[in-house]
Amino acid sequence: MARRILVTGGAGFIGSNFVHYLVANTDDSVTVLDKFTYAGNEASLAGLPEDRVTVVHGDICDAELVDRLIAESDVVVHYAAESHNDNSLHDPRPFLDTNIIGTYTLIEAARRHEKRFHHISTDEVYGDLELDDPERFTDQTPYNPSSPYSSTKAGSDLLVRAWVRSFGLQATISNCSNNYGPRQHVEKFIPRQITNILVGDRPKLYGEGLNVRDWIHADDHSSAVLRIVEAGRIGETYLIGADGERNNKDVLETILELMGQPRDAYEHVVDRPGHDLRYAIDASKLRDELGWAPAYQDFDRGLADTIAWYRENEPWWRPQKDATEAKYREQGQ
Ligand code: NAD
Ligand code: TDX
Repeated sequence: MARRILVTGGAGFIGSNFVHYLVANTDDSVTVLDKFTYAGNEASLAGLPEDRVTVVHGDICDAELVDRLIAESDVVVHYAAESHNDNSLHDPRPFLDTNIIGTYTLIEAARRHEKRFHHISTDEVYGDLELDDPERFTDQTPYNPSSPYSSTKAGSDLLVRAWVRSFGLQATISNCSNNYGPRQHVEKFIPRQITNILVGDRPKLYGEGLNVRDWIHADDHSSAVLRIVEAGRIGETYLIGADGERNNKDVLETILELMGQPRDAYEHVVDRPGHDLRYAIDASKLRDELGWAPAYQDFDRGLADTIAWYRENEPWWRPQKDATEAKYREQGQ
């Protein structure tokens, strides 16, 4: 039977990809609740069928609005967050409000109305790994977040876990690695470098660029979340990753090559304070228990598709580009 799914943060990068994924792969109806901060974009939901997708402008901290929308939904999938580490180092307050108080507001309403809740989180809650560490993150890895962003995501995960145990909240949690794909804000690493090249600026690498991220395509994140919503065990945490470890220098050189530039046509800029060295996900629980597998096996091909998307969708990203770069310039990045 078709469900009504409330997607918070559905106008952001991963949330909007999930809404497109739901419309294409299920009969469900979707209500998007989004505050349309600098990171939310109406254009990311353009072209979706109006009889399947309703967009509500509002804040997840607004208890009355949240209560009404959750009462009207069957399932809540919670993506809304302040999501950028660099921003959290300069102005942490919105991260506490949205990531902690916003999540608290949602789980209180989900508990009141006894609704299925899925919480979207990040591998950054586990801190970082040495480059040569043979271990990868699992759901048993102790929490050890480094930044204001990741500590507020860790706090929100712990709230959800406590609400499951103390109040019987019908919730699952997923912690995913770095996503790439269409509709990602130009403040993030991959879109920033692609759009710098498109506007004729040099890409910017933090420090030596030896930091490793474990890349997954946003569509694979969406298929994993849908699988967990449908078959995940209540109270469980599933790590989502696609064995995509690459260091930043390697990713940047690949982007330059795919865009017909010399591989060394970039600048080193000041490093991020407290910069996590390496993330790596062991997704075997999700693969073995729920039978999930990623569709994107070839990172270079996914990257080429992503570059093509930014080439073809300049009106989507152009309005955000100058303000984003002005902010980075102030930070020496
Ligand atoms: P994003 O910044 O692109 O989108 C966030 C969305 O949330 C925006 O549309 C914004 O308007 C909305 N929002 C912010 N505050 C709100 C509030 N108070 N009320 C309602 N809406 C609000 O972020 P993203 O990269 O798409 O990340 C989405 C989620 O996935 C986050 O929870 C993030 O922690 C998690 N995550 C992201 C990654 C990644 O690689 N980007 C990886 C793992 C997990
Ligand atoms: O210009 C840049 N140059 C650069 O070298 C930028 C913007 C980033 N970097 C580096 C920093 C990181 O090592 O690239 C890597 C990726 O940076 P981000 O895109 O800012 O992502 P990260 O900090 O790894 O966090 C992302 O993945 C986990 C998301 O933003 C989070 O929301 C998610 O939880």
